[in-house]
Amino acid sequence: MRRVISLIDMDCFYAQVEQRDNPALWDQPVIVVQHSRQGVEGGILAVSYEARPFGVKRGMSVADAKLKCPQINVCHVPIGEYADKADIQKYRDASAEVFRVLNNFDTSIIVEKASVDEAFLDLTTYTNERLEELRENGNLEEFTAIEHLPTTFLATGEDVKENDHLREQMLTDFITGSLHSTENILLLIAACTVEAIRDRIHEETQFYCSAGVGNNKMMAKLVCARHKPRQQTLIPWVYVREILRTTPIGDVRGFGGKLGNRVQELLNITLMGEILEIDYSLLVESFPDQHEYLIAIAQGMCDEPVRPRKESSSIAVSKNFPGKLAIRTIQELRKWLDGLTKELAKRLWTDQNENKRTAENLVYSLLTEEGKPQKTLKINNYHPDVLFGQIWAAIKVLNRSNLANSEQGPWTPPILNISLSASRFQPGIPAATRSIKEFLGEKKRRKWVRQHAVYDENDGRADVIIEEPPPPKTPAASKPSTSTIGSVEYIVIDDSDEETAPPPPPKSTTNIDYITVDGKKISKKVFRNLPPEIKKQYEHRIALEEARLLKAKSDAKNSRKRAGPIKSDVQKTKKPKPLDSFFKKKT
Ligand code: DCP
Ligand code: CA
Ligand code: CA
Repeated sequence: MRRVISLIDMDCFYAQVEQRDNPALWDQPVIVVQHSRQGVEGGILAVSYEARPFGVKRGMSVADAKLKCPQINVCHVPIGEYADKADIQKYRDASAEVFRVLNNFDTSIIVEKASVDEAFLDLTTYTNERLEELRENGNLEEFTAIEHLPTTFLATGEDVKENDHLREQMLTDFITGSLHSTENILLLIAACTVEAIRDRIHEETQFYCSAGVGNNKMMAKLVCARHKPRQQTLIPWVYVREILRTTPIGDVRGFGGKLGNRVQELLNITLMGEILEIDYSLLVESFPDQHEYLIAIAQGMCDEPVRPRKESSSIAVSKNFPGKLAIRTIQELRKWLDGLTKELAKRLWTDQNENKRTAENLVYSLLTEEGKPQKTLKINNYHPDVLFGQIWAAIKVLNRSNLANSEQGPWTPPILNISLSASRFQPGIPAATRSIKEFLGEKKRRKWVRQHAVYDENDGRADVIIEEPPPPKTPAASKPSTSTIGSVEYIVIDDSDEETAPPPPPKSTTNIDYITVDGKKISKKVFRNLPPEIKKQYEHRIALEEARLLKAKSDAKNSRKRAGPIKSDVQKTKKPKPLDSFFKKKT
C-alpha cells in the first residue's frame, strides 16, 4: 500500500511575520533584510509575493530591489540581545505557532518539522481511518467534492497552464475517475484534509501556506512548489513519471547540490526523467553504489519515513566575517565568542525549559582561508562563562601568531566564520546545567525590581508597590559581563533552522552503525539492503510506533475529539457542507 504524504510550506515566511506585525503591510510589496552594517544594507532573506512580479529576489541587494520596485517596504531582522547579530527568535516563535496547529489537528497524523517554515505530514493512517468512517456514513462523495478543493491543482503536466477552468476540469475528471481507486480516494481525502489544515493555520495564525500531496516525501515536496502562494498541488501516482520527465534534476530534494551536479555532469543530462533513458552500464559505471537509488528516484520512488520530530536536533549560532571584516585579533575573537556563547546559552536554556532535554555536545568551527578547524566538546554546564572557558581553552591553541600572550595580540589565520552548535540532546535537566537559570534569572530579577507594580485588589486602589521578588533558591552565579560589540551585522546562516536533508544516498561503506527495529539491532548496511517491501514495513512500523507513543501521551491528556458519527440516513443536499464541519477543533 502506498503512503499518503503531504508537505506544507509557509509562503514568504519572514515577510508574512512582518506583515502580521504591521498589518498595513499585508498585500504590499515587502522584503525582509539582514541588518545594515556600516550604512550598507544586508541581503534580502524573504520577498512577499506582491514584490515578486517586479523581479525582486532573495539574495539581491536592497538598492537593486528599490530600483526594481520603488514602493517596496523594507523590514529588518532584529539584532540579538547578547551578540551583535541577527535575532531570528520572532520567526521561530511564529513557526512554533504554526507547528502547534499542525501537532494538534489530529493525533493520527505524523508531523515532522522539516525546517522553520516546513513540515511533512504522514496522513496514511489518518486517511484510511477517515475513508472507513466516510464510507460507513455514506459521506465520501460529499467530503471529496470539488467544492472542498478550492485551491487544489492536479499535477498532470498540463496544470502549469494557469487557468481556473482547466484546474476544475482536471480535478473533476480525476474525482469521477477515482471512484473505484482506493489509492486515489485516499489522496483526495488527504487533499481535502490539507485544505482544512491550511485554513486552520490561517485562522489561528493569519499566515498563508502552500502544500503538496502525494505518495512520498520527495513527490509531495516537489509538487508543493508548483502552485504557490496560498494553493496546493496533488500528485496522483499515475502522473509521477510524467512530472519527473520534465523536472530539472536540481529541483528534486537532495539533488540541489553536489549529487545533482555530478548526475548532470557525468550523464550529460538536465532532467530527472532522463536518468531512465541512460544506458544501464554507463549508469553503473558512473555511480557504482548509487545507480539503483538514482533509478528509484527517477521513477518517483522514495521510502524515507516521516519521522515525528518537533524539536531541532541541534541548536546553533553562527556568524560570518567576510573579506575585510575577518577577525584578526585575539581581543576581537574573544568578544565575538563571548557574545555568541551567551546567545547560544540563552537558546539552550529556553530549549531545556520547553523541551526538557539537555545537549551533550558542542561543536565549534572556525572558518579560515586555510581550512575549517572544528572540534566536539562535552557540555557539562550551560552557564555562558563556563561554556566560554571551555571553548576558549580549545580554540586559543589554534592561533598561529605564536605569541606568548594568549589573551591579546594578533590572530592568524584570519577568521571568516564562527559557528557553535549544540547537539546530542538527552531527555531531562541535570543539576549541573541549572546555573544558566541563575544567569538569566538575575537579569529578570533586576528588571522585575525595576518594573514590578502590584495592584492592590483589596482596597481597589492602584497602588504601585515596588516589591522584591523571591530570592533565587541557589546562590547567585557570578554575573557575566555584557558584551558590547560594534554595530556591525553580517549574513547569518543558522544551521538549526536549515531544512532537514533527505537521508544520504547509499554509499559503499563498511562502518558499522546500527538501528533498532522491534528491539533488535540491525546494522544500517543490512537494513539498507533489505527488500524494499520489508524495509518499507519496518520504517513504517518505526514511524507508527513513535506516533503511537505520542498519541498515547496526548490521549492521556485530553481524550480525542472528532466529529461524532453522522447519521447515514441524512438527506444529501446539493450544496456540500462546509469542509470545516467535518473537522472538530481540538482545544
Ligand atoms: N531564509 C533565510 N535564509 C535563506 C533562506 C530562507 O533566512 N537563505 C528564511 C527566510 C524565509 C524562510 O527562511 O522566509 C523560509 O524559506 P523558504 O525557502 O521557504 O522561502 P519563503 O518562505 O520566504 O518563500 P516561499 O514562499 O517561496 O517558500
Ligand atoms: Ca516557504
Ligand atoms: Ca521552506
